[in-house]
Parts: sequence; structure tokens; C-alpha cells
Amino acid sequence: QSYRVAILGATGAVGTELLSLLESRNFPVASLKLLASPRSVGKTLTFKGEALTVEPLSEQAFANVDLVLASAGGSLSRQWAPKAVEAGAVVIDNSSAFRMDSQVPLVVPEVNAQAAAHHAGIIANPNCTTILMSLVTWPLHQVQPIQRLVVSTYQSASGAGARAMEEVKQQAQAILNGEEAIAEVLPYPLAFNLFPHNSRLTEAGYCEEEMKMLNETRKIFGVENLRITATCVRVPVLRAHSEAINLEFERPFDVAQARAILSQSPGVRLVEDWQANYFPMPIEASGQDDVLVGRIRQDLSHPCGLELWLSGDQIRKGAALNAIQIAELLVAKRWLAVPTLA
Ligand code: 2RA
Repeated sequence: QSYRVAILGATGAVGTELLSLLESRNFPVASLKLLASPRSVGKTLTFKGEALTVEPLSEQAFANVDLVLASAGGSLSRQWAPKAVEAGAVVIDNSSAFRMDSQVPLVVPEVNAQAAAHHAGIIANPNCTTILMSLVTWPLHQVQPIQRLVVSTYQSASGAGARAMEEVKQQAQAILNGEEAIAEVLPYPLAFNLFPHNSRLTEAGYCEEEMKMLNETRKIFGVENLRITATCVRVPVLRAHSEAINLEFERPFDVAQARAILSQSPGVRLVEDWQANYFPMPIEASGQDDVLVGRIRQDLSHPCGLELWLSGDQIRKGAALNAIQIAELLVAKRWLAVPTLA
């Protein structure tokens, strides 16, 4: 069987990656519709050698569509995802609009695939930083429950969109030319600089990006009171996020065992050459499906602590690939019918 697919936000960094992955992974597409905000209508994108024109969003846009892949921001998802479901489609939403809704599964297929079995038409793709971290920490959590997780992120410009990736290059060029670096898309100059993630600050002094990691990880792991804290930082890197993760367990976690587990974990690639001091880097994670993990070591401040480092492509596994893998899961398990909630 093949499916009538629509991409909402087709011209964005994640949207174009969704299009490319539908083709490269040979997803069973019967027909493909590209939808976007008015400013992108009329643009053309190529799918399997055919030029497709971006169409405007409308009430009728979702008629005769089986699957919507949405990556156009929370407000458009809130406005259009329920309409798409009413029209009979299943929506895999990359925005944060529905992630914490109890009726909406939040899924990393390698971690909690079964959660996708029960949905009311919308399945949420977690935040990129959460996907990368969950993929790498879940296999260890399966062996010994994580008692506390501390993460610091080193987030690429791609997380702020394709225009931000362009702007950081322009800023670098300006600085090298001895000119002022202009920040219009980004909140501040990012080239040769970094800044705490500029999402809205909450009452506890954590930004929304950090609260996403706390709340989404608890939902995906099914551990409501998981002790987790995060510091999210935007760094002058183009397209892959990196994360320094400290895990505390009840009992010491053997480093060699952790290394062995992660070297066999789906979607994860162990990158460690201690002799060469060579470990995951964002320039090597970019364009890869796998999340690279390395520098796994005993926490010298705590006998039951483990330290590790990862780099993962924010646009690919951090967003588009995870969404496509959810779609492949729904097809394989025949969970695409709407709704499956009893
Ligand atoms: C960021 N996680 O990197 C957000 C975007 N998805 O800013």
C-alpha cells in the first residue's frame, strides 16, 4: 500500500530534509502535496525527479491526505493539525504545540515505539535536543535506572532555521573583513561567540528549550519524577547539536559495559579513539543518520556517575529523520488508521 502524503512547511530546513528522506528511504508515497505559509506559495521543490509546486494552506488542503508531516512552527500546527485530523489524516508534528498533550504520543522510535500505537490523529516529534539525548541515554537507563541526569547542550544555528545558518556565515565573513557582525534572525552575533538559548525564560530561570528537555524526557521515558536538569547554549556551529551528559545511577555503572551497550544501540555510533584524542564532532555528525557518542568515562566526582559526549545532526535525526521513522513505524504496524485511541 502507498499513502497520500502532505508536508506542511516544505520549504524550511526540516521540510526539505523530510522531502529528501521520503525519497531516499523510498517511503511508499502515492501522492505528495507541499503546503506552506503564503510567502512560500509558488516555489517548486523536486521529488523523485518531478517538480512540485508549494500550495497554500486551506480548509480543503488536507482532503484525501493520509499523512501530514508538519514542521512549520507551533502556531500553524495548532491551527491546522486538528483540521487535518478532521479531514482524516494522521499528523506527525515537529513543533512543540502538542508534545505535552496527554492524548498525543511523543515518540523516539528506538526508545518508545509502542507509544505510537495509541493516538487520536496527532503524534508529536520531540525537540531535537531531547531526541539526541534520549537515543543515547535510554539504553543505559534500561540496564540501570538513571537517578539524575545533567545535560549541557552546544546547539547549532540550524535549530534557529535555515536563515540563521546563513546569518552566522555572514557574521563570520563580516568579522574577518573587520566589519560589524549583524544579528537580525539570531538575537545576537553568533560567529566567534555563543549565548544561552534565547527561548522564553520561565519562572524557575530555565528557558523553554531547557524545560522541553526536562518535560519531554520524562514523558518519553515514562518517568514523571526523573531528576533532570539542562543548560542549553547556542554555539557557532552550522547543523549538528552536541551535548555533554552526566548520568547518576544507584550503583556504579561499568564504563566498559556502557561502551559495549552504546556500540550496539540502534541509531547510535560509538566514536572514540583515545590514542588520537578523537571523539564526536558536529562536522562529522552532520548529514549522518546516527548520533555519534564518545568520551564515555567514570565521573570522578561520584562513584555512581558516568560522563558522555554526543554530536547529532539537528535537522536529520533531531527532526526530519525521527519524524519519517515514526511514519515508517505507523505503516509497518498499521497504526496509521485514525483514531486508534479506544
Ligand atoms: C533550537 N531546538 O535548536 C530548537 C529548534 N528546534 O533552537
